[in-house]
Amino acid sequence: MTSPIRTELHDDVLVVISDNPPVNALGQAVRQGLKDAIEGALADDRVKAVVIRCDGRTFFAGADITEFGKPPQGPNLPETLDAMEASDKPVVAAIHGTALGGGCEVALACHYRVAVPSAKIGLPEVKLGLIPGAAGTQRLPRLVGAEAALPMVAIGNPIAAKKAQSIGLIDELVGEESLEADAIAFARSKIGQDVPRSSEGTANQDGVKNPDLFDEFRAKQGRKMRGFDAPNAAIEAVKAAGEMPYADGVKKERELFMKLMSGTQSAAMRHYFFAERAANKIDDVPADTEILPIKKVGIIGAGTMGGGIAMNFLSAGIAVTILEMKQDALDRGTSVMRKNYENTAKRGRMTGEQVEQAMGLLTPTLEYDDLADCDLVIEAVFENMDVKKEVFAKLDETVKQGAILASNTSYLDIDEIATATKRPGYVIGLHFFSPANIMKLLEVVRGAKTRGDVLATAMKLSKKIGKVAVVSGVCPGFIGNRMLSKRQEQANQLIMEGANYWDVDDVLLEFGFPMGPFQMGDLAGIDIGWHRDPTKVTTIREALCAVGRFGQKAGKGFYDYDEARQRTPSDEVKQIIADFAAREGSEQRDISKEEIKERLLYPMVNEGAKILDEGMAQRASDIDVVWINGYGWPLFTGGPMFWADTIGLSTVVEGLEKHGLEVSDYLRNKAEKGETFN
Ligand code: T1G
Repeated sequence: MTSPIRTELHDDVLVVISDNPPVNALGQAVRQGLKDAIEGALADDRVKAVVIRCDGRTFFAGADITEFGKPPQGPNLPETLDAMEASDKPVVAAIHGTALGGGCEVALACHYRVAVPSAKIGLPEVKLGLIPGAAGTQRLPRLVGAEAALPMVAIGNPIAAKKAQSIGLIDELVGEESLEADAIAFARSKIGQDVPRSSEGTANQDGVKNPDLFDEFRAKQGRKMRGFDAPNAAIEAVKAAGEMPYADGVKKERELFMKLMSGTQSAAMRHYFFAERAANKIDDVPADTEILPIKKVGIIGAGTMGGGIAMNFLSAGIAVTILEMKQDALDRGTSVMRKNYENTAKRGRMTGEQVEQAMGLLTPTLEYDDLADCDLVIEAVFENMDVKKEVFAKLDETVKQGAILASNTSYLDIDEIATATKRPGYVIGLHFFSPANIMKLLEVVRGAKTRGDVLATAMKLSKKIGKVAVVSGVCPGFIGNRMLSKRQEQANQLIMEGANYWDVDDVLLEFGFPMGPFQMGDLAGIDIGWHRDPTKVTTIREALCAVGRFGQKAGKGFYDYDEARQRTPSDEVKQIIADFAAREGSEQRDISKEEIKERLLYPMVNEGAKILDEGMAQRASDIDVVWINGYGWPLFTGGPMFWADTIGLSTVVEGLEKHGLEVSDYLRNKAEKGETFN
């Protein structure tokens, strides 16, 4: 088999080139080729300097993640990197695209790094529940200092080449079109000079002089790091770089790395890495299906959802025409969008110019005819089937043939909506999540007649507007809300049976969710949809509304809130629930947190199994992607279906049976066969 590594000798400079599409992952063959090329270069007297570069769209984007969890194959990367760094012949990394993880570590072991301005460089291993494993946590701080290294290793976001140059990680920015030539010239200019070695750097003395640096960083990033093991290990490794000699620091890194690699969190986060990429593929729609051009988008409704949805397209440079029935509603909607953009600019995430650019692409209108030449129209009006069908019939008359007609409904039947048109093949559900300009998840609801090119176009477009799209079939609540309703059902049942509502919330918080159902209720408002008649009490929520407990906005809901919006459980609410339960004849008992956890999460898994069985989701990992991106399911457990695989499907079945809850045939069969969802 041809090695993905080749070399080219340019007079006295040897260029080592990797050609391993799609992202030059450092798989076994690449490592072997690199080792052979470096050994060859060091032994060849004609070679005075070495340049390492990659063909294709990027420099090495890290270790080959598909090799993780399998028996390791030599050569191991650190040995090759040590031999390279030990050389007296200057070795230069020539970077384009994204030098990530092991790719960044290859660059760190080189004596010099040059990059094109569009390049990015980083150590995103923590996003896979790991830390760098080829001395990145020891070389980087010694080169750029502990303060600059900490966010790169513990948060994992790559940085731009210009920023990398400013912290000393990149030595020179070179021409976008002349990377190899400039790198060869740079390498030649270093021949005969002592080579700098990152492992001998002393920039990390900043962490030694100011050891509080690490705790301050931990405190500042606490919320983001909550529940994740890898970020703390990353901080420990960078700290070790200041406290230990290089070789001991590398040993420490290896210990921390191996512990994480064998843990459940990294397995879960690696599962998610591939799950997110798989979600974008539609099994029965060929990858080369024609993508329809989307240059102009129409939005019906300028309310919270309509405005948020419009911003996604405006921010991606796509023109939007937004329609409302009344001028004041239109003015209100567009001014909220401008305010949201201006707030983003105030936080430094956009420039004033970008705000004007985005708003400049927006055309408000009261006329349906202004939507006639749209390529896609998304309806975000009141959730009522008759209203939806009226809108779609109007769109069908007005908008050009070949345009996609989409509904943002969160549970209504897309096939039913499509019957209001003569083009059901062009009807699709695009279910955004509030706030639509922030939330990453997009449920793409495939109708029975939705065409392959319409689906493929929706998936491609979702990437362009920065969404993570998942295909769902037509069923009540699609994937996410359908499973959520099972959890909500149990949450309400549990407090009727005596569970403390704050225990229910705490169980989900301790599991890693950002908040529990009753906190969520208080945030959204207990009185949403309330009939405003305090004498009519048929649910616990109505009982709370009857006494003015409308939620955070009222300073009290399920919880009492102080000025800082800190929540405190309320004895009054505990009593209201007990009285309501007694009135409904529901006996109350003490309920353990373990029972609460099982009854909240297992029915969701069971509903996920039914969704798979009915073909409403293409694959189990799609369900994981929905819950992680749309409902705050903790990433470090991999999502509901992967988590169920981790604890064992038979455990879920036993738990459901223990609590007298439904077990679907699909789940039971898989459990009996010892199978997993993923
Ligand atoms: N290993 C294996 N496959 C990979 C891969 C990798 N590192 N990176 C990408 N792919 C596949 C991906 O699954 C997809 O496949 C295709 O390439 C295109 O990717 C020792 C331990 C580079 C920014 O975490 O962030 O090094 O779906 O769709 O949007 O310390 O991929 O087409 O079949 O994402 O242009 C650290 C992971 C590894 C970087 C490109 N590295 N990759 O994004 O394309 S751990 C990372 C990315 C490590 C060392 C440690 C992105 C990208 P398919 P894509 P993209």
